[in-house]
Amino acid sequence: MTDQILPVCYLIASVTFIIGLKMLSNPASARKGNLVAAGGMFLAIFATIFLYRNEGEHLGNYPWIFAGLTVGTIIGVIMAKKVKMTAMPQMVSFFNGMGGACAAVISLVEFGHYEEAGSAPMSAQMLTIYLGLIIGSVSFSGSIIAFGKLEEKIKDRMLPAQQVINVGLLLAIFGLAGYSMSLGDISANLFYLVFGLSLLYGILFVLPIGGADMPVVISLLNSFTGVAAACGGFLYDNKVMLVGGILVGSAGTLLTIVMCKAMNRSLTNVLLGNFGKSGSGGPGKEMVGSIKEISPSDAAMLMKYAKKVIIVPGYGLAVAQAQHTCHELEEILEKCDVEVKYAIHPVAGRMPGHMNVLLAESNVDYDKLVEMEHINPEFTTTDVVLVVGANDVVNPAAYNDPSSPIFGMPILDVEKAQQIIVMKRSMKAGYAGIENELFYNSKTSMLFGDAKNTLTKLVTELKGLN
Ligand code: TAP
Repeated sequence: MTDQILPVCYLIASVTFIIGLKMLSNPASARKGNLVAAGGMFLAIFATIFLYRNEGEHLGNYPWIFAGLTVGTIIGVIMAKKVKMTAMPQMVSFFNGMGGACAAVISLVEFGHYEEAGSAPMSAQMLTIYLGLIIGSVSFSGSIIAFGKLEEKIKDRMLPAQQVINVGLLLAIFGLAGYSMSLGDISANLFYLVFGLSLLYGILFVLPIGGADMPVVISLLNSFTGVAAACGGFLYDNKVMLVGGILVGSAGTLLTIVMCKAMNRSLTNVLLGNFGKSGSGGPGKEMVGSIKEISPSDAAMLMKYAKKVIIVPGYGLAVAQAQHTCHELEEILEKCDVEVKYAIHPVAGRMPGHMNVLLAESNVDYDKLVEMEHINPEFTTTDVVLVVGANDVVNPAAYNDPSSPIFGMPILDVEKAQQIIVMKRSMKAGYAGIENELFYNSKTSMLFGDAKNTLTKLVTELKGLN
């Protein structure tokens, strides 16, 4: 009877992963989606621990299993509670590295079993063992380097002829693995050599990539981990591990593609060169004209008498941790009968869903967060756009300057609004390192200062006007 319950548990768990992923695509259901998928994972783990049997034998090793689960849970809970929102990419990278390590360890352990028995596995099994080992090891060492870079402990480093070395290393890894399998016998030396080279490849692959490109790389490494876990599922003939791995692999690949598209960059461009250096042109065209400044009191007045205000949050909002003050401003404006919405660009900030997560943290209504393609037609009917620490995602060079590295990237059409107020600390460029023509537009006024301080001043001014 228990033999039939286990596959049913796996089926339920697989379905919850798919439903959970689907729910993650909307901020309103994302939290629940996470819980649904976590519930499925809980079911899959405990069903395996208590119901799995191999030739009538239970898994056993319970003290080890529960000790591992307890230590992992404690570390995970502490890290998740302590992590700052701006440090989320590091944490994702670290956890992803652990996933990759697990996949590689599965291959090491399984190879060890065959080595002990002195019998070579069938070629399909050996192929799976090698794939899990290579992909898992690359994902592990690459993610740890990505973690170090985001923590600013490791600097971008490019060896002479780095790309040639990387390609050579990759060919050597697959060549040695292929040769070892063709021997039809166990070759521990070759196996551990492939393991070491894969770890080295992960390091050399991530080391030269620009620090700010890390979210794309992490998403790619995440998909590697998924594929490595799927290899484990294949090896153990474990359906839920296979489905979970495939889902992570495909979700990571899709996210990588979406991010690259939203930044108008090819994956090769992200992996091989830094922004600006490798773009289609130079740093963009020379700016003509002058900028004009606005005071917080004039900006407050402009917004109070507007019918509709759209707030465009960007990386600066995250740096200033101004999300709560931003929400306060929104509430005060609404009390003055102003319609307020947020325009969310897919790559605003530095990680996927960065703005959604920040604004959700300050309890902004999900309905007010409007995606780029839906908010763009609304700018023509907007009285005031308030750009809070965003730059590249509102840079018209994406439309009208073919020499710009961001040419072709979809942007928020803020230029179409009646008035534009841009909040930032200086005239410095954003992530792409290029000037922004929007700041010189006759409809634009610059409101200089740290986003949190300036928003606080706006809130105070608005309260004074009521
Ligand atoms: P950015 O273009 O990076 O511009 C952010 C602006 O915020 C800067 O110009 C900066 O100007 C300002 N700022 C920084 N700290 C501030 C503070 N405390 N108060 C007020 N302003 C502050 O940001 P964006 O428009 O959000 O665009 C995101 C960029 O990152 C895109 O190029 C995107 O391709 C890239 N990217 C995104 C992702 C994901 S997944 N989201 C991943 C990798 C790369 P000052 O220094 O003058 O204040």
